[in-house]
Amino acid sequence: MWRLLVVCLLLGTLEAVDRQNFKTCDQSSFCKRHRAVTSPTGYEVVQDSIKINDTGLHALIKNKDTTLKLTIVTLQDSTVRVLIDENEGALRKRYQPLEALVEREPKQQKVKKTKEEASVTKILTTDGNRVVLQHKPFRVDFYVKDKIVSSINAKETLHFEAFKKKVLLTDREKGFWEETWKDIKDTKPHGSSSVGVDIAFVGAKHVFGIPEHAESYSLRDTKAYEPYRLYNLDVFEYETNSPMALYGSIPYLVGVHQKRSVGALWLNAAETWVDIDPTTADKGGLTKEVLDAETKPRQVPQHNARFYSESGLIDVFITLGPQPNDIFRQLAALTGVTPLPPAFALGYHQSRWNYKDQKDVKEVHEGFVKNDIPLDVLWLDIEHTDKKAYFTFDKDNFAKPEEMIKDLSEQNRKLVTIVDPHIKKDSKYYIYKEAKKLKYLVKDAKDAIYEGNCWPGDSTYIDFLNPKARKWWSDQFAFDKYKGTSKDVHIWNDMNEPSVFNGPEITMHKDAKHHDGFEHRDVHNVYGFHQHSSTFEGLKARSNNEVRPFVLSRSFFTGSQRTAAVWTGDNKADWAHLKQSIPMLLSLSTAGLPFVGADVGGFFGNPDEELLVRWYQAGAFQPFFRGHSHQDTKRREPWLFAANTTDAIRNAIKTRYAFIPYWYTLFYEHAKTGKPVMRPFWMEFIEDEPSWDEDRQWMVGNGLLVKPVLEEKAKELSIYLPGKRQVWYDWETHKARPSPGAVQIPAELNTIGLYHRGGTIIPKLSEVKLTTKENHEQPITLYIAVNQKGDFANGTIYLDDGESYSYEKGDYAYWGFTFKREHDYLHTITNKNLDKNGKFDSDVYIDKIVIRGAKFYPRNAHIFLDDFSPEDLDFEFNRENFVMEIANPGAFVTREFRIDLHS
Ligand code: NBV
Repeated sequence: MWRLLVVCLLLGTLEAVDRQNFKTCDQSSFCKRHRAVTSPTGYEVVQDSIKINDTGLHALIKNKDTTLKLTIVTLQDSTVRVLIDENEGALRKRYQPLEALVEREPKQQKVKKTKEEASVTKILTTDGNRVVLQHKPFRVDFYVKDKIVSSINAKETLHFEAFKKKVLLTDREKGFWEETWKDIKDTKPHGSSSVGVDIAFVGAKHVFGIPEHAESYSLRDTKAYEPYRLYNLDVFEYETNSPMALYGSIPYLVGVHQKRSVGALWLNAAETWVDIDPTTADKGGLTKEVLDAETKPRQVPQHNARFYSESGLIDVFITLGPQPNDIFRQLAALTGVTPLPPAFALGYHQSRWNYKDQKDVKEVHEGFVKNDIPLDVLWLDIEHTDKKAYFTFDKDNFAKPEEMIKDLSEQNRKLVTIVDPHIKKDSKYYIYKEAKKLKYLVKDAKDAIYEGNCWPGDSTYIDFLNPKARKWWSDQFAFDKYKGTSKDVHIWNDMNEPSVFNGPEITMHKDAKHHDGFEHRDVHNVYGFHQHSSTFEGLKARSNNEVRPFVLSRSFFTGSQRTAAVWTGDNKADWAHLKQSIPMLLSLSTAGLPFVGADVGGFFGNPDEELLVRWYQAGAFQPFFRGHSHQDTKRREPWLFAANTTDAIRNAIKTRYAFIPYWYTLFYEHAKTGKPVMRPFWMEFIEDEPSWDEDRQWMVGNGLLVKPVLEEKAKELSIYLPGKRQVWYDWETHKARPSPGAVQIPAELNTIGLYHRGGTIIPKLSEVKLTTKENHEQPITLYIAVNQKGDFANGTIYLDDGESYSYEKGDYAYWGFTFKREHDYLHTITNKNLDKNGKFDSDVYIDKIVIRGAKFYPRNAHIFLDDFSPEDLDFEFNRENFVMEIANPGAFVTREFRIDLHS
């Protein structure tokens, strides 16, 4: 019966999300209790309890019912950690998802000075920030250069449910000791242990982050609405513009301000809800502290966020910026970066649920060759397995996986197979047998093996919270275990929220038990993180740490970026979902997860040809670029449409490939700086406030602005050019435009709004071949966009072998290009090795240079490859649009040159 229901539900008979399957805040007892806290909860610092140490302080705080332990620690690089836990003698240990951090103990920093006064204790940090603990009422304020930027508990909503003995029967109705949802009971044997507090972002015009929601990029006021929910869930046909929980959770919020942006990481893996309250400083309760000389407090914008988590600790990291680059670096220091991906992963991925058999796979990837469309990876969904037993191949349809994979490898392509975390309960299935024997399976509330229903029918679930189980899981990817696979097979972890068809809200029961005595409620949001992290470790280990793995995960948490790319799950083939993908990807990028994409074309339903083309055009400029669709949809390989549709798709994919040298460089730079590759405008144009919440356009790196056509039957595309006193160049026509400003261009079938930012240089392939491997040594065209003053532009390029870890030993090249006006009659283009540790000597050369905005009249151009013998160069100059093109300069990317342009 259950199975039938599940199948009906999943096979697409419904048109939209069934909200009834998922809780509202009101239906979640702890959320309701926290939201109901409207008057001060009365916490104050216990007199004489403050103990100051080298890096911060400890104190006790209490209200009439509860005493808590407060720790404030200053960390390196303008970061402060505030921890609130139960006092000694707590009945149970609370879970902390410390594996999400790069280091379980982030590096502390000695405080510069502390000052204890009667009503406040002040800490002056080495970085020049100030943390002020106010004693009564309890509050922690954060100052950057004497301006208050954030505050914890300014609204006095701190509410902390300490573990207690099961005596208070009156609490029963409130769901404190048990809770039932759609006939499924959560037995809550330990009662409720929820925590919550408010965090103010003073001066912040917008707050961004806390993915994953299908929402606008700038988070909205939730007062009269539902709070944003962070609870990893398998939501079928999700709605757009909704605060409902989706597949992953990153409890990180950033408040953006011209001069003082601030981030807050709420390190808690339990179900969490976040209320957002945009206000102004006078109403925000911090009037006195807002000492802004130029502005009256009432005009100072403020956002209050309230976080409520079902269990765990209050463990908040405040990153004090103050500039966007600082924020990204500080978050990266805590939760890490995406290591350089293998180059193929930046190419185009073709997926479908399902490619039927080996013949199908062959026809599809050969179809790409026949139709002259680049492709790097072919994907196999669940049907490729032997009856949903992962790590196996179906004996009939995929009888010879080695052959299939070899065939792909020979054409420089890869295969990705799906490996979900639910394990078929079948005593003949080796994975199940071993996991059971080793006791690596999650248990239920009664200590029996937890069973749920998923694709294979009766299923069990690996306990990824157990480090030994994780190691064992990693080992399963060894070539002699995962039979038939090779180094060209990479992995997709789906359904890892985890999805349990007959569980509450289609996930695991909260009273299920994990390693070390923790309940599922404590660890829920970090479950998928552990699956994809151990998958990644397994792929690395199977090649003796030689080949860079690629792992795609549906579920994620903060820190997931270190081992996975993610996509936005089961979207729909409609215009609303195409639009929605942009703020979703920007929000993930803002929260530190850069390798992100959405199913191109939409997962459910059949896109018409126009929508499909527009989706390819958007996807071509998003970090992870994969076409994927539901098994009930019509086949969508790009050549199955009218010729002009196929041409437009080919065009979009080829354009993607041409920009791969730039993407690859951006990923390298991300790993150094934490900056995302797909960027929101505020990150590049903090001076242009109206552009901060833009969610139809984005930047790829600092040089390329993208605005795809997102409207059906659009005749025109209007593009906003952000920044102040900048110049932008239309990528195709080179036409220059000042900013801030807007332009309208005709929206033809092949139109993608692309603008090149003055002052930047972008390397692009002059011609593309059909895989990243074949493009690896292809010549480059250097696009130079001269800045507004006409005197400067620069850019970078990163090169290595594209697949191994030898770049960690110096086999890489990181070079810069500079265009400069030396004086009235001379402009130069030079390159320079930016990192002398990089020893990679590549044969990649520049076969063309395009200078946009060349406001001089070149008489001659020559190149110096050494100091003595300049060679003349051929060039063309277009006086109408100020474009200079130099053909075949004979320059290598990684060998020094100087080009002189005389006017
Ligand atoms: O494995 C089948 C699908 C997959 O194609 C999709 O990308 C995932 O998000 N999977 C979900 C399970 C079922 C979806 C209805």
